[in-house]
Amino acid sequence: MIDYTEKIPNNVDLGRDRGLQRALEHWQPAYMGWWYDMGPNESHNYEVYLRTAISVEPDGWAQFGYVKMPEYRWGIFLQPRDEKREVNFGIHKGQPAWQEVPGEYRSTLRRVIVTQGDTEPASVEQQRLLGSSCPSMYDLRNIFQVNVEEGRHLWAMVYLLHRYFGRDGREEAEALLARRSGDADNPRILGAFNEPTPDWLAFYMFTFFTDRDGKFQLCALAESGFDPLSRTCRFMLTEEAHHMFVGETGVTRIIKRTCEVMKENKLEDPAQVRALGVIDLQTIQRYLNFHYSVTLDLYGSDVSSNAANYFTNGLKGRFRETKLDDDHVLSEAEYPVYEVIGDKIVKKNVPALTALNERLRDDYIEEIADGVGRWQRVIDETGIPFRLTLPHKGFHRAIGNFAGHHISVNGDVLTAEAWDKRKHEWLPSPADEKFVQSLMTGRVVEPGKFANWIAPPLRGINSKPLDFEYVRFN
Ligand code: BYC
Repeated sequence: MIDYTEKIPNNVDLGRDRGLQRALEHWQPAYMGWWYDMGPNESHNYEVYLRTAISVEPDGWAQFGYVKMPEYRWGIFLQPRDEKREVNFGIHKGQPAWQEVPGEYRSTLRRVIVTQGDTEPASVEQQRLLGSSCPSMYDLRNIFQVNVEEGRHLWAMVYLLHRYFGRDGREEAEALLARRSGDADNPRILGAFNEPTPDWLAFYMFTFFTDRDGKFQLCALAESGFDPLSRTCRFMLTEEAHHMFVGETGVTRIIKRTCEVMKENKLEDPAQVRALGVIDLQTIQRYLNFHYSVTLDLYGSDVSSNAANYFTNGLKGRFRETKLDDDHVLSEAEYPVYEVIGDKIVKKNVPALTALNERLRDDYIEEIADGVGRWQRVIDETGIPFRLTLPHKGFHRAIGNFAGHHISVNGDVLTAEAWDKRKHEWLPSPADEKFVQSLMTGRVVEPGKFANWIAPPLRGINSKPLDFEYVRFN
């Protein structure tokens, strides 16, 4: 029997909602079973210096202390309700925001919530083996923090399914624990969440690129007319920020270390750089190309009637919807998308309503470009003449107008043969992956020590020193 107020910190009055308690009582052991099977391997007895959200107040959502991860208090938090909130876009614009699911949108809303929920356990599964090759205790603690918070995000979506979708919701909540990342028979829903995350460079790239898709999708869902979804996503966004920080600083530290070694040894040739046990900038660029392109696919088709319906019906808005200065209905507006015609990429204007996936993708690209610019500055400061670039939007795409075409990083339309010949100039080759894997032998866990291929961070977690014991192995 679960003690709800103690074990599941929440601000949804769980203690008084018998129906919800029964549903969670049933689901919780299955979740724990999933965590033991698919959560970080060999970690169950570790005590990890984690932050736990215990309320949505500024001082309550970041309580730090040692926790055994299976005992983490996965809570349910929604941003407090604004009684005056309205539906802010689409055909219901101006109506009071919905506190219950409108009958006609039930299955659509459920699908969006399930798609969002499915990504959370997927990422934990993808990262499950990385603890055994961590570059430091600080990094080990960070990946565990990301993992428990993805677990909490799953709880957030399961709360919505249990509370608002009755038996269908309960069945979907169970299915969220049954799919497996990369499983041939029962895979996760979205492409990027079935890709392996085999090494720490991939992990940092994933948390920089793919967790940022999380941010943009959560921002769009935070605009939803279905108020409980909006409020749930608003709180999730506070946690997402840390995940992107882990990714951005992780890649920054790898770049920094590589550049230091290149400078010290006056070397630029990638093979010689590798021989010194750091990751050459060319390989970092190829990883970047891979993670960027698979994440762009997560926004869906460039022209999408699903996206138009989500918007028109008030279920999913645009990035910063209420800050945008237009009619919020998009009955007349147009938006540019790109198509491949023959061997050319051609711009075409389509009704803005149908191009909402593309628009969100463009908002995302803008923010990504800033982040890559910050990585570039780390290289520039050392004077090494190397430029990190974002590939063309159509490069290596499997969803939308570019799917089925072979687009180079510069946006040239290639034949299948030309693509095959050159693809490993742009994407990690088996040899690249093998090299990066060769650096991931064993874990570095002496407090304050860092693997050779990564620079230490600027500061520790919660003002603790870098040699703080972030994980106790027992
Ligand atoms: N892979 O009109 P279309 C995160 C499907 S990340 C496979 O193009 P739509 C996180 C699509 O489902 C954020 N299938 O797309 C990050 C549809 O299938 P059905 C996750 C794909 O519906 C790191 C068909 O293609 N949240 O939180 O407008 C760590 C045609 O659909 C893909 C969300 O995504 C793909 N890449 O938009 C942890 C928000 N793309 O229905 C967590 C919720 C499309 O014909 N999801 N398809 O069988 C959505 O809003 C929408 O489902 C999508 C797709 C934006 C994903």
